[in-house]
Amino acid sequence: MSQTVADVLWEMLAKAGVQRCYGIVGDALNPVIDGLRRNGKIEFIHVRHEEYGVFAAVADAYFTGDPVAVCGTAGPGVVHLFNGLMDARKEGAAVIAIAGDVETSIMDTAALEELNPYKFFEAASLYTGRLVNPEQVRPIVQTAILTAILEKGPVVISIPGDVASASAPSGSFESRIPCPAILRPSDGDMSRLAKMIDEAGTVAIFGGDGCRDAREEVIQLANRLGAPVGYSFRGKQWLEHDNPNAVGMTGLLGYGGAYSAMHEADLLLLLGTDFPFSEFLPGDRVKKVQVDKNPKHIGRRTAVDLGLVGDIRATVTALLKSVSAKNDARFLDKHVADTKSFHELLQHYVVKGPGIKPIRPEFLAATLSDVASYDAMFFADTGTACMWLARHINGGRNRRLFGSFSWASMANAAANAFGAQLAYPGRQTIAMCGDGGSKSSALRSNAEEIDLRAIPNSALRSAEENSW
Ligand SMILES: Cc1ncc(C[n+]2csc(CCOP(=O)(O)OP(=O)(O)O)c2C)c(N)n1
Repeated sequence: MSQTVADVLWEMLAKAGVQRCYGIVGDALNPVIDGLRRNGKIEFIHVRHEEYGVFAAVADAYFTGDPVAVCGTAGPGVVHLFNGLMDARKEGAAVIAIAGDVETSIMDTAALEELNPYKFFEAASLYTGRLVNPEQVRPIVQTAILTAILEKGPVVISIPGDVASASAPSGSFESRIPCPAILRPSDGDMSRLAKMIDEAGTVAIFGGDGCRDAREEVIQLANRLGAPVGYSFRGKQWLEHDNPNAVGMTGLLGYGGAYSAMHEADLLLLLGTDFPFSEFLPGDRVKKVQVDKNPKHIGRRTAVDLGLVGDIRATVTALLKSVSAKNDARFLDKHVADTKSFHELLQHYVVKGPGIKPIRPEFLAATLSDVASYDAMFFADTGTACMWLARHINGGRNRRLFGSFSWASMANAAANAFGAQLAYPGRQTIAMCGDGGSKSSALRSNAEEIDLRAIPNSALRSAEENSW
């Protein structure tokens, strides 16, 4: 039998590094999943709700750096993918959604379960291809793969059953994936940045997820400048541990000296962060420089005096060649001392914890942090669990902290943990789930290996107290 379109789809995805596909099978997807079975290189992870599958895929893709597939049968099954794909977009996870579609002969006739994928996925998907002719298979799948991997986000391939089972065209289906380009600001902007830093009496750094591959460089820069280093929730896992200049987080979840350091510095360096709460960023008194590989982030949350487009690692490495050291440590010492006293304050319910019933979440989280393995992966549901993750879980070189940081969907943590556990079997995986999040979901899966413990407060606490 010649190859079908579905065979080519899975062959190309497997070559691109896809190892798992999460979803529910049936209807239009049957010939697609039959192709996955024939291919044999990609594991099908059956979940009870498609949204659970996508949240699992987001963590899987984010941690491994490999693309991960998800699937939904057609119409309503495909709709269930949406919330998780929005999360993938916001978290920058390469998730490739295979969306079943109605047969081509009944398209645009308001057929049962028909859904226009272009309109429906517009907000979530970086690229949506509708495969209505076998000849499209190579270019559509190739574009989807490259977009997901290089632009780091979700894409959708919509595929009707009759096209999936049709014979594929002949030719090569090799998929070449270039490595991501390295972006560095222009020499002129680099000189301006070095001059601003040299002229500033005091400098503070605030870093985000863009520092993921630049931890050592940012810490070296901070040491050279005597700069306190604050971080966003997403930046905490890269910049907090083993960093003598760490001063905690700002914002609603914040702690430590980050807020005051950022407001009292002469110059603030915003590195790889799109921290969305402008009201926690300093006003015009503080000069601000922002560096980000995504130009859309520059100046979006606060006016900046200089904006540079570049990878944090490449930019900071270049900067280290030209900036001079600052020798006055008073600014750093003050904010590090503030951070230390804040941490002592945070110990209140941890120290009293053993005597308090019901158990305090601060004590629970601090105990988890103490006893968890050196490479544990922690997940927090959107809700008060984020507070405990931010304030009481210590990161480490090999520890990972994750949540629905930028989309802030409820009920993410158990599914995230499920995906991470499949990607790293045997590694300790801890999900801190809200009781609301746990109950709200039809989203449980066959994640029997996860010991689920909800944080019970009989309330949707954070929804009552804040707007997320
Ligand atoms: C899918 C979804 N629904 C609703 C919300 C709004 N929301 C954010 S946190 C929250 C409450 C979560 O309750 P729970 O899981 O019990 O955690 P708690 O904050 O009480 O610890 C709600 C309703 C959301 N972010 N996502």
